[in-house]
Amino acid sequence: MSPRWRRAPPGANWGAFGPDDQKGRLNLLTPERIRGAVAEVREGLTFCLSLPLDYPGTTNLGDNRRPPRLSPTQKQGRPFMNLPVALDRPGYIDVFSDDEVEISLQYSTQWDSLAHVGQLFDADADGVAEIVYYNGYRAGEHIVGPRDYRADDGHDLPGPFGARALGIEVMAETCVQGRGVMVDLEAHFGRAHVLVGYDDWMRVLEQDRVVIGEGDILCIRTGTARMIYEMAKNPDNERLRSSCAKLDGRDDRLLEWITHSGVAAIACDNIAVEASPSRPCSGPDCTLLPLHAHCLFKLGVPLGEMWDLTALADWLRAHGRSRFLLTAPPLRLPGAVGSPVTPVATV
Ligand code: UVW
Repeated sequence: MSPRWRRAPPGANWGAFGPDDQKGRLNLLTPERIRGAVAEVREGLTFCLSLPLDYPGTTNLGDNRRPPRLSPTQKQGRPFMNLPVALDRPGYIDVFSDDEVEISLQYSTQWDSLAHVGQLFDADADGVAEIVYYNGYRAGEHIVGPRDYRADDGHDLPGPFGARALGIEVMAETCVQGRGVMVDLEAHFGRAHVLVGYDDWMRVLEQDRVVIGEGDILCIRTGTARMIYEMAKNPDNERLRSSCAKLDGRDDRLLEWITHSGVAAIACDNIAVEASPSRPCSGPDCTLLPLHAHCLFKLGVPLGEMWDLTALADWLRAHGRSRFLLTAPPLRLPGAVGSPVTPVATV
């Protein structure tokens, strides 16, 4: 029980890491587990798991997320790019450049924080559903936006906006370092559009002898990042969403597996980790993205998307390995709900 909620959603672990917890399963990245992760380093080889942040390119995957726009900062009315210091301080030979970026934080390789997906849920048991997030943090009070969609009075609220709890900086402060474990779906399914449920998932783990333990960061290669590169910054949304294996978020047994596996976080090389759109759902409590709801809202498991796992997964497969040291902090940007990330794997 917590001051913020009287009822937790079915299958949620709210309160398991304390009444005010905001880190979710990242609490499982303990010193002992990090020592175990470091012990996976045998070659000293590193892999950059980020796409260039101007990939996938265009706004074809969703017009709310735009590619980064870079520009020089301005100094005393001058563009601060190739700026000779001598213009102001004659005699000096230095030349300075300095820039800024307007960026949709979830455009490319990214983390979703626990503030990314909430739900209409009656957490205070008063008979009326409110918008809540992991561990009962609330819209309006903790996750603050310009509009109160529940009041629907057409009035915008004053800022500042953003996540006052569960924001991406909470994730960054954990450093997000631990043992990564790769599951290579592309090796089993190629580019076939397969919804991977519990049975297929367990078969892949067994055939590849992949063992996933509590506190591991699960990485899933589907082949989508390779396709994104091939599309050369003009991505075909339809083709990306209808190619390659994807987790079937509607498979309750797969969601149960996530619960019991104890994974600290899940990262994938595709757009949404799970199939998006998901299979149709009927009934009173449908979620559009059921794996997002299960991980971000119920369990506190952050999700990584569009990670470039290609070279790492190829190397691991060629060397009969699946484990590595993973270091993947997001930006420590207070209040943001998502973040670009440059994850580093060391084998
Ligand atoms: C949504 O678009 C809601 O989520 P994501 O980018 O995590 O798939």
